Amino acid sequence: MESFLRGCRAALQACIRSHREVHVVLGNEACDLDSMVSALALAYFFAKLSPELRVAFVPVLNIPRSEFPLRTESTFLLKEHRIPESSLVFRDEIDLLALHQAGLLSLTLVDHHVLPSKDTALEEAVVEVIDHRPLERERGPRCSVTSELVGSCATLVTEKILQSSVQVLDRPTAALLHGTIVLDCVNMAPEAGKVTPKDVHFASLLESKFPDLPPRSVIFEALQSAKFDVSGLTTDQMLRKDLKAVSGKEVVIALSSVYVTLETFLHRPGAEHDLSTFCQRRGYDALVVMTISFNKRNEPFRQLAVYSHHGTLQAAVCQSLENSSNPSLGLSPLESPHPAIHAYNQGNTTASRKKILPIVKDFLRGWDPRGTMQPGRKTRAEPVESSPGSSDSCPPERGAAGRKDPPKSQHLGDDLFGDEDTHLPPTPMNSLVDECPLDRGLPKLSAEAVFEKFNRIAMARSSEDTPEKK
Ligand SMILES: [Mn+2]
Repeated sequence: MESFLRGCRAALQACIRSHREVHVVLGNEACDLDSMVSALALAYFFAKLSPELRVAFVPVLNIPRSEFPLRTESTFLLKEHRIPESSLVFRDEIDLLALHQAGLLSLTLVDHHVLPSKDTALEEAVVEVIDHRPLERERGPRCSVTSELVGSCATLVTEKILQSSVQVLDRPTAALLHGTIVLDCVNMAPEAGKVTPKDVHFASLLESKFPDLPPRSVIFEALQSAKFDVSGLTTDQMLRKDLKAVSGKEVVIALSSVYVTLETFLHRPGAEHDLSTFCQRRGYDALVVMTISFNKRNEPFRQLAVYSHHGTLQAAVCQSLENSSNPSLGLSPLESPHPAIHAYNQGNTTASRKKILPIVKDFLRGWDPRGTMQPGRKTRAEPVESSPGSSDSCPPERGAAGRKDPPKSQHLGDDLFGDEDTHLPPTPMNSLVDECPLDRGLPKLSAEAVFEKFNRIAMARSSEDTPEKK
């Protein structure tokens, strides 16, 4: 795998120079672990199947390279298997349209099957689709389609590779596929509602072929904590990882979920300057930082910070959050190391961003830049942005199983249970991309929601199972 990836770029250049076919394997725009690994493994498999150098098989990660550090579970798994990031090809490093216009492009889509609108020109180049969501689009006879509702697209890629008469699977590839299946299927826990018998079958098959693969629970916990490990990120990257912005008539307010305590966050060197730069660069008039962390008893702990360089706007945002009664956030002021940042402990730990977003939207509807509030005025406040691969494109969980009988004693957020946004889909809609036609009306689970769900499962398990821990 590693030498294949190292050779990709050169093979691509050689093909372009000599006007030969380039076969790109492209994951979705969320570029989650499933999309990345499915693209890498499938391109590697294709290359092994056709050893002659006529065609270059190139896995392409469907984000700009600069976004990749935010995919902390992906960077972690690559590092584990000593695959250098420099050997990967990102979307901003290859001109697919130019290749297509030159008649050189064949495209295989993995972990999605409908190109976003800005890529519709590439449709004619699609020769194969492997996806694990219900098919929304008919393909012509020229296109080979594999579509099966399993927990992870990596399961379908594993199946394809293992069913081939040519045995090409090496250990790094097997480990990437195995880790991805285990993560997507929430450690193969049926109560999470993602795993299917096929996922279990192929995870087991990989384990029997490579007996030294780490145990599922070990790789799951490692990947899960890597996903929320923001310690290696810059403040800017932390804020971008799980970001949503809403715009009113005059102002734009960003809400960012951050997975450390507010104290840790605000004491990062240059925090205030970084917040200011973040807002200025991205055109945000105010920023609400929502932190979620867990205490020693595994209970969620939420805090809020409000930043704006417009003092009146900041005060007004604070006031609307403090005064909110639907729901009440239970805010108590917290001493902030920066005068320009207002900080709070949030007593209401169930009020996730899904609950706070409407408060901010309501505020925007009534906000008049001249300083007078006109509540209820009908200007539209709409989401204008969300970070790819995090909030909106995180894997939504599967329907009934995820919703069934949440433990009532645990006062976690309700992102997954009973919120209007969580009419959970009947199928494993993993790694939704923004422009997927299925996106409309389907739940959009934030990384925060997945985090909370994971903790809920972990807590339910630890209360059922033997309590001792390693
Ligand atoms: Mn997927």
